[in-house]
Amino acid sequence: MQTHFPENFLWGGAVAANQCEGAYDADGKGLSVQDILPQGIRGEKQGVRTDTATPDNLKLEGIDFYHRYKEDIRLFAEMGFKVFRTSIAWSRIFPNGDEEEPNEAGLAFYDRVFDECLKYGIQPLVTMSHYETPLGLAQKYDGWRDRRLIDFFLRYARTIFTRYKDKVKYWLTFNEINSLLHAPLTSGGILTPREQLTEEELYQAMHHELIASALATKLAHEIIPDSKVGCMILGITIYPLTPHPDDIIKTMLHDRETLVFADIHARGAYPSFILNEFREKKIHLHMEQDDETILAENTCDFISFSYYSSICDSAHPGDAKKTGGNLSQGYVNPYLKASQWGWQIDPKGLRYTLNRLYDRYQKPLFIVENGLGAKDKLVFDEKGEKTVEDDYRIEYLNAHLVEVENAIRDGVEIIGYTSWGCIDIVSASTAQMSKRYGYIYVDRNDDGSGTFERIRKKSFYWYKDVIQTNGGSLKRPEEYRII
Ligand code: BGP
Repeated sequence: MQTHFPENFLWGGAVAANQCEGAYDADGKGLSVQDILPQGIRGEKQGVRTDTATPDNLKLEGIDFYHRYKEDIRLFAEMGFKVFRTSIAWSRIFPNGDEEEPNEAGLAFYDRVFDECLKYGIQPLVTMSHYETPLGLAQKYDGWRDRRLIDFFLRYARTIFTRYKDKVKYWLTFNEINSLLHAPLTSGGILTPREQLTEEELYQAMHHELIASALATKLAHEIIPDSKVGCMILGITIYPLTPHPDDIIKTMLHDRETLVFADIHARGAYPSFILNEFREKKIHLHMEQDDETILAENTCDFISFSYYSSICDSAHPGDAKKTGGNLSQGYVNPYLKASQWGWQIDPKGLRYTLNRLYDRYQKPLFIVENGLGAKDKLVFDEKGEKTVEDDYRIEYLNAHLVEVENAIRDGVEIIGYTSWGCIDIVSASTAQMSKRYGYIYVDRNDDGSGTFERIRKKSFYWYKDVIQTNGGSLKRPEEYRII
């Protein structure tokens, strides 16, 4: 079947260190904020956090990727991955976050991981901070509220860029940088509870991350001249619930809560709408003299984002049913189905989002998270082999990839696609294993039981075909191209 994916399209999958590695204190690693959040982001919102690592936290062992990475990367290679997105756990490299010297054992681990990827011709795509702020920085500085974190982050950046300059060419600075407004501990290492923080304090912390991101981009280009550095935003796709002009305006304003962070990364300046909002709300950001120049001169090379679902918004919701998904809050779209966790499934929304981001920024895009979290059931196939008949996941991914292809036909430049949770891992929002995303099942359960055995699902073979045919094997609806 003819395909519109470019020959060099980077097909792959994504994970995050804190959700898969385990080995939470191995070989000198310090605790990160993830080690005190046993119930993930939902737990943070409910005030559930511990003072130190506790056995009920599935992330302490994750899926033991730290010791099993060779087997896992070999499985990714069997599917034909061109790229593998993972993060470097900052506290493996600087255990408390503010040391002068890095932890060699942590650096050596990621050398082994990247070497294993490159052995199979798989490009590493590395997230520098994926909700993994060293706990020491949270406890001593209250995370990104303190501007000194910029220098600690740049010391970390210089260390990993120098160490991996011949192995890693694609970098993302902060995972879903806009999530700091919703989950300041998970995203910004801020221990002060969200309800005790003013908007000004949240945006000040955001500003520190934005400066750090721009300076890290500068550093990457100096140390790794052929590197590409992307920003990474939580893609919240919002539709007006009705064509009422008030709903259009409400949606436009809600949209800007997400777009403002990509605006600053991609255009190098705070847009006028946020500056006006700051003025009206008497939010005064403290900026150093060179901050505006730093942002203007160090914009990102590409825009990456996560996409799972879409929501509606309305100025007059009436009895519209509330919903959400991946930190978004809105109203149910009556035309869409939802996942078992209530996230509304909207493949065409991905085409819409790709077009909107490309029209707005004219920079290459990279979908670095997309997938279906579901309760999978282990069964035996006709040959008596263990498997999961995850046709529902194949349907979700196929539909989204068809819309990625439609966006390419619309003229959008897309570097690649890394489906989220390419192997079952601990979920971010609920810290569950039972919310499975992978092409590979991992025998581990919410109660911590299991053998960690890896088992190929039906979707493993489906994705292998998709990659081998560069999208040619995707099932396309009759009306291949709407309008
Ligand atoms: C995003 C995170 C990922 C991933 C994803 C899915 O916010 O970047 O870490 O977890 O959410 O969410 P969940 O794991 O809660 O289903």
